[in-house]
Amino acid sequence: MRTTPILFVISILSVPQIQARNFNTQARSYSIFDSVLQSAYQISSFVQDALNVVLTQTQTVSNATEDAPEDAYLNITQLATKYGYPIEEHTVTTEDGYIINVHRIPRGRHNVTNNVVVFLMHGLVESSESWILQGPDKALGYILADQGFDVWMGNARGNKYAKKHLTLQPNQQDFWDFTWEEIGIYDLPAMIDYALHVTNRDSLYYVGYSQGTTSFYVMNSLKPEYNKKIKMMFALAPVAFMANVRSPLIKMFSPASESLAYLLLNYNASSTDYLTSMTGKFCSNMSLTCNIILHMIVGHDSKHLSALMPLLLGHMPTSCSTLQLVHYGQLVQSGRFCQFDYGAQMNLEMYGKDSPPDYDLSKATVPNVVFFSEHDWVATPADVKRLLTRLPNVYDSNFIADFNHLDLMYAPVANDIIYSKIVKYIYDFEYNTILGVY
Ligand SMILES: *[C@@H]1O[C@H](CO)[C@@H](O)[C@H](O)[C@H]1NC(C)=O
Ligand SMILES: *[C@@H]1O[C@H](CO)[C@@H](O)[C@H](O)[C@H]1NC(C)=O
Ligand SMILES: *[C@@H]1O[C@H](CO)[C@@H](O)[C@H](O)[C@H]1NC(C)=O
Ligand SMILES: *[C@@H]1O[C@H](CO)[C@@H](O)[C@H](O)[C@H]1NC(C)=O
Ligand SMILES: CC(=O)N[C@H]1CO[C@H](CO)[C@@H](O)[C@@H]1O
Repeated sequence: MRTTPILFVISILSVPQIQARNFNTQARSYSIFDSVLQSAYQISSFVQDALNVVLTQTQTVSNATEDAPEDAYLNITQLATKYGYPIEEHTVTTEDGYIINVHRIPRGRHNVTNNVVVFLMHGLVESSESWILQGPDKALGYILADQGFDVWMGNARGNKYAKKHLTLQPNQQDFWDFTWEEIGIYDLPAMIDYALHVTNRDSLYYVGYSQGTTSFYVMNSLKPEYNKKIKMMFALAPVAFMANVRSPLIKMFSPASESLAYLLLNYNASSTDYLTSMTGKFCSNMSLTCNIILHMIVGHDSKHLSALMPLLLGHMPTSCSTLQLVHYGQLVQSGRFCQFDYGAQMNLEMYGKDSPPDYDLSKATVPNVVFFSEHDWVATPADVKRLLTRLPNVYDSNFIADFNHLDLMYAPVANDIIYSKIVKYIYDFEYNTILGVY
């Protein structure tokens, strides 16, 4: 059992058929042998981290091997319908041709409605489903709908609800030639404009989790005209600066690690479908292993989550582009929040200078309410504090002791600690404008 995560890593390392992102990769002509030597130290420390996680996890998650509940096998429409919520599926096409399904819960169980529109954006390898998995009275999507808010749940290109394109097929490499920057400059604007159009509003509330915050800040800085379409941004575990990331799997994608995974995937677009199907295989009979892997990614304090794990693993990971991981890996190394690093020569062509430009957070003028937590290995407290000093309009920030990265989304107690607060912020902001900045 203890060696399985290592096998998993090796299988990531041996991904076949990856191709170049449309530019010259000559600058990085490593001999694989040299890189193995260079990376020996980092790999061994990665293995150590992994083993530590395995050892600390084996006890606490041992109950997760129980059979997965029915909800693990239901999709978003089936889930919402089962629990008595109306759900609509809408289709949005981005400027660059991706066709994305967006899900809407227009009202909740109590049939009250007001005119507040809330847009929710999931994290890496997740989908719109993430917002309702915990069920009524626990999941943010349902809680907001029961308040009478009009809830829209976006999807990022490449995930299970956004795997179509006007001209490309997911089996073509070009389909996967994007990072979370494209999600920020194409997917979010298309979905937000669509939701505003359908609801006939000028602006909405945005809740982002993890990558759903990264791509939001990209949108704010590269398309600042979208600031005025957002009343308030709720950032759950925001990821922008990453110098202090502790998650071994994310670090593995950092150029600083010089690991084989980075070298093999470097600059090459492909889907993480192999990873998803592999996880599926493992998880059908080995949910303990999956638990361990997830906790290696997100931080190892799992006391809030063990009961929910079989359900979560039925819904994630869904697919993304490997370049999303590589771009995050670059942020870990550089400690900056900046555009994709193509290597000095290509950067000159793309950006007119040899290093990638920073995203200009001073343009992100939307009022931000930030939630971050003590045991988060991805959005670490140190990195979030740095983000807080850069955001020009921090409305409030909330530090949560004892939570890890996933707990903000999935801990049963998140309703008391986070979601009921979001509802209150919206009421204050919406109906008592003296508190607002506009
Ligand atoms: C595992 O399940 C058993 C019985 O259902 C329970 O007594 C025990 O406390 C659980 N352990 C953990 C760590 O949740
Ligand atoms: C969910 O599954 C049902 C039954 O297979 C299908 O009819 C429906 O279109 C699916 N919904 C989504 C959003 O994929
Ligand atoms: C809720 O609203 C719908 C549509 O307006 C209506 O058909 C339904 O009867 C209402 N249900 C309750 C419990 O009021
Ligand atoms: C899981 O294990 C059981 C018994 O060990 C086996 O019958 C079943 O086929 C396995 N399922 C999968 C999906 O491998
Ligand atoms: C770094 C790396 O592995 N680059 C590869 C990307 O894919 C092309 C094939 O299209 C290879 O030639 C590169 O070596």
